Amino acid sequence: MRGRIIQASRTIFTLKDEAGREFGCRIKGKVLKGVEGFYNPLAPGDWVEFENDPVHEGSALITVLETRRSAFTRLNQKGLGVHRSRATQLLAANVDLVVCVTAPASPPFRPRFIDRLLVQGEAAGIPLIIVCNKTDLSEDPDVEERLEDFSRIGYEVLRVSAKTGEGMDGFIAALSGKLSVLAGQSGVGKSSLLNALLPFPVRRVGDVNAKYDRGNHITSSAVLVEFSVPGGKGAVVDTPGVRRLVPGGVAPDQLIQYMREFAPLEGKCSFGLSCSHTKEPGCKIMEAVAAGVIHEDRYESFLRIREELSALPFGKRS
Ligand SMILES: Nc1nc2c(ncn2[C@@H]2O[C@H](COP(=O)(O)OP(=O)(O)OP(=O)(O)O)[C@@H](O)[C@H]2O)c(=O)[nH]1
Ligand SMILES: [Mg+2]
Ligand SMILES: [Zn+2]
Repeated sequence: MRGRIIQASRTIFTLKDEAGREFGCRIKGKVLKGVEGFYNPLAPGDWVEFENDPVHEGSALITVLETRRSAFTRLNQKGLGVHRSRATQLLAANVDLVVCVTAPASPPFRPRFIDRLLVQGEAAGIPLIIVCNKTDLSEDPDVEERLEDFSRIGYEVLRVSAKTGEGMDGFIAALSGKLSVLAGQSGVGKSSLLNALLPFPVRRVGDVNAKYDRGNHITSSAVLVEFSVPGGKGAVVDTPGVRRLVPGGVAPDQLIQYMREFAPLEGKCSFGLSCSHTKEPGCKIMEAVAAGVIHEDRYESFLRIREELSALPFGKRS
C-alpha cells in the first residue's frame, strides 16, 4: 500500500493512504533505504509504501521510501557538533514551491531573513515566491522598495492579508496543483494563511508578543494539509517559524550561485574565482552594488551569510 507522510518526528510518523485514511506508523526494521544524510529520516511530503503493523492494530509499518523529487532542509544547530548529517533537518520532501512568508510590520519586516530563505530554496533547486502578508497593517515605502527589488531580480511577490482576504485569489492560484512549503519568521502569519484556505481552521495561530514584537513560536512541528477551494487545490506544509536561519548544506564559495543577481558575475572579477568581493580592484560584484544592479541589503546579506557559513564546522566542504 502507498501513502504520504503528513507529520513526522524522528521515530513516529502520520501517513495518509490513497483513500484518505490516516495512520500512525513507524519504520519497519532498523533501516529504511534512502533516508541517509538527514537528522530525521522522513518528513511531510514523503511518499512511502507500508504494510499493516501486526502487533499494533490500526498502525502501519513503512517498508519503502520512494525517491524524493526535492528536499527542503534547514540547518539544525544542535547537530553541528555531532556529525554533518545530524546538522541537516529535513523539513519537507517533494516540494514544488517554497513560499517565503513575510510581513511589513508586527513582527518588523526583515528582508535579510527573506534573503536567507531564498538561498535555502535556491540551494535545494526548488522554485520560490515571496508572500508579504498583513498588508492591512502598513504601507511602508521602505518595505515596498525592498519588495520591488525582489521582483526586479526575478521573484514573484504577492501582497496579501489573511485577515481581510486581500490578494488571496492570487495566493491560491500560485499554490494550486502543487505541494508548497510555508516558511518564514515566527508571527508573520503562515498558519493564518493556511487556515484561510480551509473550510475551518486546523492550525493554531498565535499572538505577536507585545514586548518583543515578534512571534511566540506557535507552530511546533511541520504538518502537511490538503486544501480544495473554488480557485484550486493543492497541499501545503506549514512549518514552525524560526528566529535565526543559517542556510544549511551550502559551502561558503557556492553561496554566490544561490543569489540570483550575483550568480552571472561569478568568476568575472579581475581576480577571478579568488576575489573575495570586499576590496579587490575590478570586482564585478562591488561594481554591481555601486551601479544598483545588486541591492546594498543583498550585498550585506551575502557577506554575513558567507561569514556564518565559513564559521560552521562543516561549512568548508560541500
Ligand atoms: N493584522 C493582521 N494580522 C494577521 C494576519 N495574518 C495573521 N495575523 C496575526 O498574526 C499573528 C501570528 O499569526 P500566525 O499565523 O500564528 O503566525 P505564524 O507565522 O504561523 O507563526 P509561528 O507558527 O510562530 O511560526 C496572529 O495573531 C494572527 O492573527 C493579517 O493578514 N493581518
Ligand atoms: Mg504557525
Ligand atoms: Zn569580486
